[in-house]
This record gives sequence, C-alpha cells and structure tokens, in this order.
Amino acid sequence: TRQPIPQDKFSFGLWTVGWVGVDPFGSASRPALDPWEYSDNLAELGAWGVSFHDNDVFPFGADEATKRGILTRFKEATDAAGLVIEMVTTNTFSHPVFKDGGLTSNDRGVRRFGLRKILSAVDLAAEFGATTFVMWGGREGSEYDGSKDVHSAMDRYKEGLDTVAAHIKAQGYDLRIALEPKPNEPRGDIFLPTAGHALALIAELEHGDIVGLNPETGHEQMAGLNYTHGIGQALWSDKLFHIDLNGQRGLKYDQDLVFGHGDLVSAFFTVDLLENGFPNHPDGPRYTGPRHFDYKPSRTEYMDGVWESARACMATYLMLADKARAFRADPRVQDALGYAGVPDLAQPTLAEGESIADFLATDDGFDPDAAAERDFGFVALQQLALEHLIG
Ligand code: GLT
Ligand code: MN
Ligand code: MN
Ligand code: MN
Repeated sequence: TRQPIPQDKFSFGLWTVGWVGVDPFGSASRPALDPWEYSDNLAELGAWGVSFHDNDVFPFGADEATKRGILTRFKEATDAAGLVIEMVTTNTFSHPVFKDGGLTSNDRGVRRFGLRKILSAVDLAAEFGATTFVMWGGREGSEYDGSKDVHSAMDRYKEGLDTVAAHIKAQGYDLRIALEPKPNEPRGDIFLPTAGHALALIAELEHGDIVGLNPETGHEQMAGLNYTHGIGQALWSDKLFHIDLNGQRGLKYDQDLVFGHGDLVSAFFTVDLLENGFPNHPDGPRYTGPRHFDYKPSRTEYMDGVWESARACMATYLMLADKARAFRADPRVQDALGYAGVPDLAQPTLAEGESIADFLATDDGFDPDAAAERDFGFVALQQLALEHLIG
C-alpha cells in the first residue's frame, strides 16, 4: 500500500499514542512523552491531524500561566509538523470529582464545575481552529438503578448540551458538537449507550442543529450492534459529524484495538461506506470528515510498537479502501447486487401519487408463496466481498 498523505485526513487522539498502558490491573508499561513530542512522529507517518482532551495537554487544575505556556508550546509543535488540530474534547471522567458524572452528577456543585470546564474547553477548541467538539460522557450513568432518576438525568444532559451549543452559537464559533455513545465502562451503564439513543436525545434539544455523533467502532460492537449500520443511519440523518475508528472482538471490555484488528469484515464495509457512500445514492450524504483513530497501542508494546500500531491503523484503512473500490467496480459484484435486489430497495413502495385508498383497492396479483421461493443470493454476494478482502 502507498504511504498515507494529508489528503487521506487521518487523525489521532493524543491519548491514543499517548496511552502509557495503565489498566485496572497494572501500572504504566511505557513512558509518557510531553504533549509536543507526538506531532513529529505522527506527521512523519502521514497523519493529517490530531485531537486532544484539555488534560491530555495541561494538567487538571493547572493555573492560567502554566496552561498558557504548555498550550503555546504544543501549538507550535503541531504547526511546525504541519498537523491540523481538528477536534478538541474535555476530560470529565478522570478526576474523582466526576465519579458520578459531569453533566448528570447528582451533585449540583459538580455539574456547575463540569459545565464550566466544558465551556472553557470549547473556547480552547475555537481558539485552536478545531471544527468538532466531541463529548464522551463516560461517567454519565450509574451502577445501580436506584441511584439515578433517569428523568432528571435526561433533563440535565439536555440542559448541559443546550448550554454548550448556545455558547458556541453566541460566540459565533465554527464548531459542532459530536456526542460519543458507549454502553458501559467506566460506568456500569452509561447514558447514551448507543448511536440510536444519542440521536434520540439530539432530537429533543433546542440547539440540536449543531449537535451530531462521533460513533466509535468498538463502542457500538460492545453493545452487540452493527457499526456500519450505526454510522449509516447517522449519515442518513445528516448527523455523522466525526468518527472514532478502532477494533473490538466481541462483547467484552473496551479493547480499542488497531482498526481492522477486530471484526475485519465489518471494517471492510465501514470503509466501503466511508469511501464509496451509499451505493444507490450517488448524490446522497457522504462522510467527508477526518478518518480519526481512537485506539490504544496494546500494553505489550513499547515505543516502537506505539508508532507501528499508528502506522497499522492507516495502512489497514488504505488497504480496505482499495479493496472496497475494487469490490464496487467488479462486474460480478454488480450482477450479484442486481440479483440480490439491492438497487430495488431505492424504489418507493407506493407509486407516485398513489393514495392509500387506491393502494388498498389495488390488486397487484402478488403470490406470496411464489415470492417466498425467491433466492436473494446474499451469501454469494458476501463471498465476493470476502474474495476481494482476502483473495
Ligand atoms: C476516552 C474514551 C474514548 C473517547 C475519548 C473522548 S476519551 O479515551 O475511551 O472513547 O473517544 O473523550
Ligand atoms: Mn473505546
Ligand atoms: Mn477509548
Ligand atoms: Mn472514542
């Protein structure tokens, strides 16, 4: 495969390559670099952009002078490396003050503190030219159902999101909010567990026009869901504002593997959707945002392995993109799609102008038993995908 280039729009969270390997059972397996030490390597590997949490760059509670000093140095390093700061987010999960959430903590003092922290990260995002502000509410949720009034929690989540969105509008920032769903971990149950839940909350917002989604591959898969369907529906709703690509194998803890190192066939169709769009809707919605990786270099790796894993995320994406293009261009695939009736689904079920009365009065002469004998050929189509993928 060719080397990644900036036009590929690959980006990485600072917390990904910066993860030092601390897990619930063990301490760090790698040293932490300073925030400005990641840019050169990422740019050299072919990345286009970076993203960060406020506290990936400066420590929680840092005074204004310290904060400014670190931020300036960090910005200089990313500029010098030619990297775009495409997304900024807030950490409202690490400090124990957020143990019951930031926007939905039962403690109102914590909620006011959390909201101020988020608003200040929004200002930082705008200052650094980011166009997406991700909100992953990892601590919003509960372990025990009796400990949370879900009605109040949804009220407070809505209030918080509308306040952040209203601030963005009032300041005239060119910034959109992207909510990141996750079913569990670190909370027993996290609010907005799936893309669908998040879309439903967005529909209730006053300023929902600038709020969309940042779905993560592994998070949907942790809920046993189909990531490609999730981002497909978000795209259909014009709500796919950002993506977190990674790998996950089955219903277990959040693995954050390299993209493609989980469910590879699913990753193939994810890239197919991102690169080729909806096959029967050439003018339909397309994802043009960053190809953002949110993964963790496995704890077994040292620094060489960190950079190797970042390279692997991009290489896998590019290989899958080539294969997805070849899949769509293959005349056998076109035939199989036709046999499967895939293009036919684009045709409305009612005829143009057909009233419900006319519809009910019409006899199509349809024979359900004959129709039940149809062979869709979905398996043959899938086998062609596999042939392109590994053949
Ligand atoms: C944290 C989480 C990720 C989110 C990040 C954004 S933080 O690492 O596990 O999935 O994308 O807040
Ligand atoms: Mn994850
Ligand atoms: Mn993560
Ligand atoms: Mn993520």
